[in-house]
Amino acid sequence: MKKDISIIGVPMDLGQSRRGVDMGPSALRYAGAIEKLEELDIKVHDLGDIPINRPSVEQAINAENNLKNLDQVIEANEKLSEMVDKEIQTGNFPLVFGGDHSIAIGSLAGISKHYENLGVIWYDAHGDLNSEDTSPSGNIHGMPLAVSLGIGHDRLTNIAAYTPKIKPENIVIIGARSLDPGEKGLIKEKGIKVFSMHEIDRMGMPAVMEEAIKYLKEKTDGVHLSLDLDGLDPSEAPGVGTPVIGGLSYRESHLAMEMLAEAECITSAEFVEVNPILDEKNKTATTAVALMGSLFGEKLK
Ligand code: HAR
Ligand code: MN
Ligand code: MN
Ligand code: MN
Repeated sequence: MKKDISIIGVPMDLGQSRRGVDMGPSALRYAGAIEKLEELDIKVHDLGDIPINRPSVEQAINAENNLKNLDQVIEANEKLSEMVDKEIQTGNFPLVFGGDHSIAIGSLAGISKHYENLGVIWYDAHGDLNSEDTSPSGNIHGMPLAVSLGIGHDRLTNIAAYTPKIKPENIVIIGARSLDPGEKGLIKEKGIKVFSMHEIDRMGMPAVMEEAIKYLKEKTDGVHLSLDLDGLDPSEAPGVGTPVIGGLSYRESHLAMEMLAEAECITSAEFVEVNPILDEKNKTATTAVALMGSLFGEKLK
């Protein structure tokens, strides 16, 4: 029996600077996410969207540190962490719809409480391993993986009142092709496993996924999939705020999801950075929904 899925929408665009990604949860629902999962005989509970408070004009003017909208990002992630925590306690599979990638902070905060060794697959063009000291932008969506490792501003690392959420050796980054100097340093220092586009080109996606799954299965008691749609090539997923050319294809991504389904290792997931304002006819959300289908066991025959 498959677990019930609880969908939690996080209409958050404050972790970065391009408006519109707050409509991601609507775009994913409109693209048929719930119908797709129900077709697979999964019971779906759509819990709706978390309310997001926008900064006042005064707060926006007074923002000084290299952490844009810090208060609002913290508030949303605390709420998300509580909701995700509760859904896992109920026995359901949490499926979070972003929103920008800063919401991974709250997802991981709620999920990792339930695991000794949570694994994480970070499917992304970026490492999201910056802190306020290394970030070139001050955008918190470039920081969630570092924050979850306990690196960054105290108020972010202590969301849900514990830190760190994850261990460096339990992370696999797939699809990276835009890493800042501070992120490269951290990857080396912590020995984080990264399959950049270089390795994917050389090894091919089947071997990459096989190795990633084996690496995580040996030492983790659950695996969270954090799928940033900008991991895909912008020709196939144009509706993202920070596109980087030379990304993963639709087919490679499909295969990756199918292999994860086959390995039965994913215990929670989020799909983030879908921005329908920048999209072409909801193509990116539609792609995300197709990937969800594969992840949750859709078969061609
Ligand atoms: N590395 C850059 C920064 O920190 C860009 C980060 C873009 N992040 C996302 N999430 N879209 O992966 O500002
Ligand atoms: Mn990201
Ligand atoms: Mn834990
Ligand atoms: Mn990204």
